[in-house]
Amino acid sequence: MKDLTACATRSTCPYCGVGCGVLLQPDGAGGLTVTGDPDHPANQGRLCSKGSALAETVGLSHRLLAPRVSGVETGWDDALQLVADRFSETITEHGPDSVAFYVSGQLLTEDYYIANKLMKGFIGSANIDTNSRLCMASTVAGHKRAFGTDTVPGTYEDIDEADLVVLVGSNLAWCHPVLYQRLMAARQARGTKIVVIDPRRTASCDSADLHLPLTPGSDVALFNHLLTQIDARGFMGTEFLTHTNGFAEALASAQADDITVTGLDPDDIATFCEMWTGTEKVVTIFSQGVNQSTSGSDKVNAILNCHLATGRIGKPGCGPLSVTGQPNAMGGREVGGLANMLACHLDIENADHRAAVRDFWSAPTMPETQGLKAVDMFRAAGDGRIKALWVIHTNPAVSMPEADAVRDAIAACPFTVVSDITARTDTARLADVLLPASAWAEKDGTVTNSDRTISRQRSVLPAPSQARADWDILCEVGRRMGWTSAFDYQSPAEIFREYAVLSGIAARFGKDFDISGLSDLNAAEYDALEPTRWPITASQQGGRFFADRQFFHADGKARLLPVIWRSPATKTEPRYPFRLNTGRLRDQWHTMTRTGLSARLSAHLPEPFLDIHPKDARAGQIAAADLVEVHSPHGKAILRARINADVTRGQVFAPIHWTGETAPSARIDTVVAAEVDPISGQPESKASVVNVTRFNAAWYGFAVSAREMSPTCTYWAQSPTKSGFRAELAGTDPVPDWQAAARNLFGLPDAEVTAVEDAGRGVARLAFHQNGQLVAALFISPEPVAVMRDYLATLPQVPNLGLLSGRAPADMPDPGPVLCSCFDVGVNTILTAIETHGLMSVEAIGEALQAGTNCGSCRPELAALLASTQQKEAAE
Ligand SMILES: Nc1nc2c(c(=O)[nH]1)N[C@H]1C(S)=C(S)[C@@H](COP(=O)(O)OP(=O)(O)OC[C@H]3O[C@@H](n4cnc5c(=O)[nH]c(N)nc54)[C@H](O)[C@@H]3O)O[C@H]1N2
Ligand SMILES: Nc1nc2c(c(=O)[nH]1)N[C@H]1C(S)=C(S)[C@@H](COP(=O)(O)OP(=O)(O)OC[C@H]3O[C@@H](n4cnc5c(=O)[nH]c(N)nc54)[C@H](O)[C@@H]3O)O[C@H]1N2
Ligand code: SF4
Ligand SMILES: [Mo]
Repeated sequence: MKDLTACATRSTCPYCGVGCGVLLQPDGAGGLTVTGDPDHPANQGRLCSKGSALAETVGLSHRLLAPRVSGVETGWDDALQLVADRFSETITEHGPDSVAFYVSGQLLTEDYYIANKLMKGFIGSANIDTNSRLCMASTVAGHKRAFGTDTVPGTYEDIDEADLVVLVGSNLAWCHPVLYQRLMAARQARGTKIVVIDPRRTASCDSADLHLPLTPGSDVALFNHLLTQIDARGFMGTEFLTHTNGFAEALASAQADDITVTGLDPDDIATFCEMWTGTEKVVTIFSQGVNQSTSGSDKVNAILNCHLATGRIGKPGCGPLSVTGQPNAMGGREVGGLANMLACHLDIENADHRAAVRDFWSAPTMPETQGLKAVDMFRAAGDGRIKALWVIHTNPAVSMPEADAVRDAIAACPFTVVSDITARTDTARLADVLLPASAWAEKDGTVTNSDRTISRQRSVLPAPSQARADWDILCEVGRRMGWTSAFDYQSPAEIFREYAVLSGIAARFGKDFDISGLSDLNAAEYDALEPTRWPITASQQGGRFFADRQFFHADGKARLLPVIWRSPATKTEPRYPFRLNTGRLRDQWHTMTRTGLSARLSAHLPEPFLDIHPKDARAGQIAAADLVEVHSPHGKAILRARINADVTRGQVFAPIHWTGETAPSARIDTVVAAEVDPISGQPESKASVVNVTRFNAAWYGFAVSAREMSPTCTYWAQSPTKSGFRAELAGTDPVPDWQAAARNLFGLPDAEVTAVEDAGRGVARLAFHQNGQLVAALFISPEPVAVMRDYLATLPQVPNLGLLSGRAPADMPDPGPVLCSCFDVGVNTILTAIETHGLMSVEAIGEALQAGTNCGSCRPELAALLASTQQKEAAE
C-alpha cells in the first residue's frame, strides 16, 4: 500500500467533538481519500463510520454554488450589499437589538470570532446565540457555578487510565465512537469497569458492567444519593475539601432528596454507589442526557459535587468529562459565541471585562446585558421584535424545539439571511438571501475538541464556483456596514493571532483560557500548527487544570452546589401519556445534509422510527412495522414503529435526523416542547410528553429508483442507495391509478412498465424499464409492505425482469439491513455466518466477513447480535 502520510494533508474530521485527525489526499478530480491520522492525539489513526465515509460526502451534486436573493441567483456584490444595507437600516430604525445572528458549534474558531466581534463589538447587541445553546449550555453554566469559569478538567488520557468510567446520558458508542474505542482498549488492558446511566438501553450498554435505566430527568436525585453515600463512607473532612465551599449545604440538599424518583432497583443503586466510592480513578463522562433538560445545570453540578467531595478531579484517571458534540463546540465556548459570554471566557455583564474587550477591538459600542438565547431569539423573530436574522451553519427549522413555530418565525422575519453549503435544507428554503459557504475540506482554520486540544482544519479542495469561507463573508458584511479597518483581515491566521492576543488580556482577569503563546504565529507557523492543548502561554503548554487545587472563583475555591431533583417541565397526563426521548443514530449527522449523501451510511437505518415498548404497543394496537403518529400540543410526526424493550414502558424514543428534505412528516422537533433550563436556557429536548396512535394508512408503499423520487404522499422517507434511491411511502387517500402515480413519483412519463395489480386486494407491483434496464419499481399493499428491501435496493440500473415477487432469488440471498457500513455487510449475512460457521466472537465474525474490522463502529451491535443468537440457542 502507498504511504499516505508522506503526501497527505493533515486536517480534522468535521463531525463530532472527539476531534479526530484525518489525512486528506485529493484525487485531482474533486474527490478525496480520507484516512485516520496516526499522529493525532485524539484518535491515533482510528476513525468511526462517519469519518471513514467523509470522502463520499464532498461531491457537488447538492452544493449551493452562487448567492441567491429571493431564490434568484445573483453575484456576491449585490447579495452582500443587500445584507449590509438591510442590517444597517434595521439597526438605524429599530436599534441594535432588532437584529440577531444564530450560529453554530460547527463554525471554525476564526469564523466564530468574527461573528461575535461583529455583533457584540460593532452592531452593539448581544443577540448572537448558537446551536450550542441546545447542546452545551447547561455544562457551561454548571462549570461556571462550580469552578468560576467554563473549564473542562478532564482529558482523553484520563479515560485510558480510569478504573471506572460512568457514562451519564451519553451514548458514547454511537456519538463519540473513537473515544468509545479508546474506552474499549482501556477495558481490555486494565479491566476498566463501565456503568451506563440512561433511561434507554443503548449500544453503549453492550459492554457495560451495570446499566441504570433511571426515570427520565432523575439524574440529580441519583447523584445526590451518591453524595450522601460518599459522606456515609467517611470521605469528608479530607484536605481537598478545604479548597471548596458549599459542602454542608450541598449535602443537606442531597439528604433531603428522594432516590426513589429514579425508579431504579435499590440493589443496583447500592452496587453503583459501591463501585463509585470504592474506586479512586473514576471518570464521569456526560452528554445530552444531562444537558438537554430543564434541570440540566443542576444535573451537571450534582455530578461535579461528587467529584469535588472526593477530590477526584485534576488528577490522572479522575474527573468529570463533558464530551462536546460538535467539532468546535468547545471553540465556540472559548470564543464567546453564546449570548451571555464575551470572548475568552470573559463575562458580558462585567464592566471591566467589557471595557477590556472594547478597548482591544476599538469597538464603538458594547452591549451591557446578555442577548437573546436561542429559544427566545426565535420567539422574538416570531413576534416581530427581531427584524433581521442571519443563520450560519445550522438548520434551526429542523433542530429547534417547537420546530414548526420556529419555521414560521423564520418565514415571518422581514429579512432572513442563511449561509449554508446547500440550498436543500428546511431553513435555507426560508431565506431571503442565501449565501454559498465553502465546505469543510475547502476551509482553513482551527477547532477545539472535548479535551481542549486545538487542531488545524486545512483546505485541500478549491471552493467550488462562488462559494466563500464563512469568516470572509462575515468580514465583507462588516466592512460594508462601515467598519472597514475592524474587519480588514486577509486570512484566518491573522484572525487567530488577534484572538490569541485577546486571550492574554483575558488571562489578566484570572481567566483560564489563555493561548497568548500563539500570538506571534506567522502564516507558515499557523499552517504547521500541531494539535495543541490549551493553555498555551510563554511558560505553560497544556497541562492539567485544578492539579494545584486552584479554582477560578474570587477566593480560589471550588463550589459545591445545593441541588434538588425536579421533574421535567411537561407532565404526562391522559392526553399525553408518553415521554418522548430523542437522540442520535450511529451513521447520521444531525439534519443529514452531509452524511445523508452517503449510500453506505444511509443503509444502517434508512427510515425514521419510534421505539416503543411491546406492552405499550399492544395496548395501542400497534403492530410491528406499523406507522405511528406522535402528537403533542406543538405538532405531530409520523414514524415507523419499532417494538422493543430497549425503552421502558411509558417512554418512546425517536432519532433527530429526518427533515423536510428526507421525510417531511418525521421532523421530530415539531413535537418537542420549548421548555428551557432556567439557568442555562438549554431546551429539554429529551423529555416532552406526547401521545402515540396507530397511523391509519389506506395504503403502504416501497419504491426503488435509479433517480431521486418526488413523493407527495402523507408519509414518505427517501434515502440514497448504491444504485439510486429507496423510499418508504404511505397515504390516507385511495389512489385510483397506480401507474400514473408511479410515473409521477419516478419522473418517468415514457418508460416501459410491467405491472401486477389486484385492485380488489389493494395490491400493486410495477417495474419500469428503459433500454432493457430496470430503472424503478413500486410495491403497494394495504398492509406494511413485505418485500426484501435490501435486495431490491441493489437492483436499479441492472438488467432485471423478474423482480415483482419482491423476493431475492435463492442464489442471491437478501443481505438484510447494513450493519457494517465499511464493508457493506448486512444483518442476515452475519446471522447466516454465525449459524453456519458457529462463530462465537466479534473477532470471528471479522475474520469470516470483515465486518467490524475497519472503523469498529459496529462492534457493539455485532456483540449484541451474537449475544441474542446465543440466548436464543440456550433457550432452545
Ligand atoms: N452519530 C452521531 N454522532 C454524533 C452526532 C450525530 O448527529 N450523530 N452529534 C454530535 C453532537 S452535536 C452531540 S451534542 C453529541 C450527543 O451525544 P449523546 O449525548 O451521547 O447523544 P444523544 O443520543 O443525543 O443522547 C444521549 C443519551 O441520553 C439519554 N437520555 C435521555 N434522557 C436522559 C436522562 O434524563 N438522563 C440520562 N442520564 N440520560 C438520558 C438518551 O436515551 C440517549 O441515549 O453527539 C455528537 N456525535
Ligand atoms: N429533539 C432534539 N433536538 C435536538 C437535539 C436532540 O438531541 N434532540 N440535539 C441538539 C443539538 S445537541 C445540536 S448540536 C443541534 C444540531 O442541529 P443543527 O446545527 O441544526 O444541524 P446540522 O445538520 O448540523 O446543521 C448544520 C448546517 O450547516 C450546513 N453546513 C455544513 N458545512 C457548512 C459550512 O462550512 N458553512 C456553513 N455556513 N454551513 C455549513 C449544513 O449543510 C447544515 O444545513 O440539534 C439540536 N436539536
Ligand atoms: S469519532 Fe468519528 S465523527 Fe467523531 S471526530 Fe472521530 S471520526 Fe469524526
Ligand atoms: Mo450538539
